[in-house]
Amino acid sequence: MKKIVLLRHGESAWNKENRFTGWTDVDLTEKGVAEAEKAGETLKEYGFNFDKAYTSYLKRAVKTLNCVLDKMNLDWIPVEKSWRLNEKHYGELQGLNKAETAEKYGEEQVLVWRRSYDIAPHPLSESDLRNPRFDYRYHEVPDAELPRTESLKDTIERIMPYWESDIFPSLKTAHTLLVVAHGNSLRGIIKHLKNISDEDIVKLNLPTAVPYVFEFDENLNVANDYFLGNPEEIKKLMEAVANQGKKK
Ligand code: DG2
Repeated sequence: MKKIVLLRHGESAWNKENRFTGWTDVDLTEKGVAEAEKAGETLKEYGFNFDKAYTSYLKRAVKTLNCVLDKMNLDWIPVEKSWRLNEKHYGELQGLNKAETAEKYGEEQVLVWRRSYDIAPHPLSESDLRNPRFDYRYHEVPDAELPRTESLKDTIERIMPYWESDIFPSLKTAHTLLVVAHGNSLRGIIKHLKNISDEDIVKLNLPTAVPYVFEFDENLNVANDYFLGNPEEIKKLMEAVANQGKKK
């Protein structure tokens, strides 16, 4: 069966500090590197062999992918990076501590900003130096397409053109693909693949560096999906991600 494996990057410096990250280009922590290496070892143990890999323009995802491929002796495979796989842009929230934000604005509001389908945080101003228009890596992206904030809906709308034109069609010739990205950009892809409703997607929380496998039938419809790892442990990791938006 053809497969696509989705993988959120390992723990980043701002995951550790519990800060909204979005398009901020923070590095992996030591734990994050170890998590990425473990994901590579697990994928190797299960006999995965990727034809091609995709990742974002953000180093926490790129470095996770490199660690995984290194552990699998697959450093040689083609890798494509796209800004369209970047994390949801968290607007003005980027850099703020999630628990402190819950103290200030309430847990309900933080849940809306983190998990609602179509409500975006306040946008960055045009002059804010964090505005992606000032970042050379996006110089080929038309300004109108560069976000200042995003809801999950906006994130899905910018991922899908790339998913439909590049990633998914390559399954016609490839057997197994790897996509290393972010909590919310992957939630968007999972919503699309599993046809999850706008209401139910609120409950999905992705742990760092746990491979999520999608299997496709001969018509390239999803036949099966499962995480690699101990279900009890994965459940706890998902709860911990959900709790990051609670007061201390
Ligand atoms: C996190 C996700 O993105 O945060 O932007 O803060 O996956 O790149 O670490 P990632 C961020 P939540 O939506 O879970 O708060």
